[in-house]
Amino acid sequence: IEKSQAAEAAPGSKLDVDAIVIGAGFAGLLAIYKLRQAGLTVQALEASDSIGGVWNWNRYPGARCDVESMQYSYSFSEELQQEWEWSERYATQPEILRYIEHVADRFDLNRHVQLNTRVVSATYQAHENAWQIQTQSGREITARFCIMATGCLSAARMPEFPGKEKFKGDILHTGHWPKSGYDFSGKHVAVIGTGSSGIQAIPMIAKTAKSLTVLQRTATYSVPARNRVLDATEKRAWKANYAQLREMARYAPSGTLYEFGERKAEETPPQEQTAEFEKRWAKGGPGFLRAFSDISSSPIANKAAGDFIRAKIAEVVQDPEKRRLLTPATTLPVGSKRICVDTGYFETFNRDNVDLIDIRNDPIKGIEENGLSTQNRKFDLDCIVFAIGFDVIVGSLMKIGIKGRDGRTLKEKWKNGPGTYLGLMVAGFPNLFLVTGPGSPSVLTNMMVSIEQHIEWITSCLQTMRQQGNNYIEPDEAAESKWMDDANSLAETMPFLRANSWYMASPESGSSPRRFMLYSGGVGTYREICDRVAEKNYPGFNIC
Ligand code: N01
Repeated sequence: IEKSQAAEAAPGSKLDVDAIVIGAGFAGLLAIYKLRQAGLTVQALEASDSIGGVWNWNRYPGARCDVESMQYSYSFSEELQQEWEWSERYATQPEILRYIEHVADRFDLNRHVQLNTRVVSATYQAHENAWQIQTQSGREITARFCIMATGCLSAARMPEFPGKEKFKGDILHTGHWPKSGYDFSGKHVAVIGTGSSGIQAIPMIAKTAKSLTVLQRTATYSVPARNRVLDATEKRAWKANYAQLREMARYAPSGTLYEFGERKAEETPPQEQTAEFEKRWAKGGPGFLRAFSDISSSPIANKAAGDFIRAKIAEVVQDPEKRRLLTPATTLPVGSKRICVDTGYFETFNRDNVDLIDIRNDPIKGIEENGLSTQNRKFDLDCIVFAIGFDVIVGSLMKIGIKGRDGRTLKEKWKNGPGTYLGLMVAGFPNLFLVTGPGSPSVLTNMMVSIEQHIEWITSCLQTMRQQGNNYIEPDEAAESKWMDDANSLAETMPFLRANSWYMASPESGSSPRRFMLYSGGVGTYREICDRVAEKNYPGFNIC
């Protein structure tokens, strides 16, 4: 690290900096800002050649956030939230990236970021009570504290299909898109995967590709975005009440403000149910799932929401076979996987150049020189787009060799599924903080709200430690086990456990038994728990 770029550690310290932050996306940049404000010296290391995290990597056509732009932004600076102008209800990836770059410039954060620096290992040195970070180029940096701002959906899962190397066309991954973009004009294209990324990319690719073959494993619930330009009055109304609205969002279940339906679907006559769903469908966005208060808790209410979406798909998709394949099974609860938000997704399957293949029943056999084969069919292709998702939540942590106290790696510790206390720290890994990690509300929520809550908690914890003359913090094994057991029990009342999704650590991902990885009690409740722990001087942690 150039001395000019790295902030040096406090005088008298043998460490390079007080805190190392790994990753320079939304979380990493906020960590720099807050920790610096708290008087710590800080250095962020970023693998890419630019800042922005997922919003730097996910440049596929149609990439947008499914949280409304007025809510998907930092709240830490009143000036920032007043001066920034979002142009659309749901911001595009380029606009979000421009916002991130603006924030980094405005608050002078770039000088603390070392780009093109992939961290390969982080080792706790007991004799120094410090973390030694090693980068791919062989540099070593030591810091008292290590903040893992590595993202939950940032380790793009690479396809395991055989023959990939023989393919003469182009292979792309939505989560690792080329900066130069990609021209689909006149090309025969396949997209594998129909989650949020696939659902956004498919309508855009279909517009220019000669042909588009969508390979679907599971039909997905999706609601229309009804994206639009934000008008000045609407923005003014938000800005006039930002402080109050942000505070409400901090305590809202998913950190996003919606019109929360107070009635139960179970207690609402069918005609009124339909009218409410229609109203929300016309409005667009994930607020559809907030139509009634019991959609996540009652299988009957959940099925009513699912049936409504199934009926909408039936109205749109003309071809009976495509319609059948695109209709989510009644056994799949709505919300057990993150609901998708689309612009013209189902309509796209009415185009003549778009085909849909059911790879659940006709699985992909492999990739060849000129295309791809399923068990029953062969497709000549110029380009294959993988929209198959990420090694979620723990994936980017697992890519780094993290070795804690007693020389135990995080991979060994988490071989039966991830465990954390409060989603923030791991027993055996002192002074190492996770941001939106397993055991926290994380990807169940508006990530901006969860990121701010975590960074604020971590900063305040480090300030308290400094005031008390402490330099060591580690959670107890018992507190950690109880936290994860409680989080899993909490999820039993939700639809999550009734579906196979990436929310679960499963035997396939090395966890036995199958466990829910997140805290599903809502960001408000979670915030209160974390704040209470801080107020009581950190029970469940060993601080000295
Ligand atoms: O990934 P996914 P994603 N062979 O894992 C299929 C956020 N995000 O990148 O359902 C064939 O959800 C898989 O099938 P199945 C958001 O939190 C947000 O789309 O497992 N198919 C599924 O269809 C989101 O939830 C935004 O049966 C395979 C798809 O690929 C998260 O990122 C935009 C397969 C993967 O879906 C992840 O979304 C984009 C295989 N081997 C992303 N493996 C917005 O804000 C997987 N699939 C809008």
